[in-house]
Amino acid sequence: MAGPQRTLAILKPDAVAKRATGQILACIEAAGLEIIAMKRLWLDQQRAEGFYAVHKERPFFSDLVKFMTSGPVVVCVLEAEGAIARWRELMGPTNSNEAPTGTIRGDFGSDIERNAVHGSDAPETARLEIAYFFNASEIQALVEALPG
Ligand code: FUP
Repeated sequence: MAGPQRTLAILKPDAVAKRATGQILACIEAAGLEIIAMKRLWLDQQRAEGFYAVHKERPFFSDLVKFMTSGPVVVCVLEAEGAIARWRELMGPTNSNEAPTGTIRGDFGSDIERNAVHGSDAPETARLEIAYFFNASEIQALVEALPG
């Protein structure tokens, strides 16, 4: 066993604006992904540009930053065995128009930009993305919280 893995989830401004926060968090919990840290915040341009810095040369970058700063988001740390792949499978493909029913992007997103959620794509990006939003003291692993 590799042991539990962590990933960053973002509920994007389209999902929060349509009041789908509760439904998406329920999907996450039903899938066995533990929410071990969470906060709601409104990204400013600098913070959104920093988060998506790997895409800064892409043609969609400025529209993506505009969208990500258009309203509040909810950022979460998820923990489980294989959390990165499991969360990406639950999210569905990037383009909501191609995402099947039963995936979060299929059920709650609209298109390739307004696709409801983000998930880290690899262990190293997960580590960097979690640290972008959370201090160690803001994350409590589930095992520490359970009564037994
Ligand atoms: P994903 O890992 O599925 O979130 O997808 P990418 O890392 O390829 O893209 C990051 C974000 O850029 C997507 F969530 C949405 C946005 N994007 C666009 O807006 N237009 C595109 O053509 C591609 C991606």
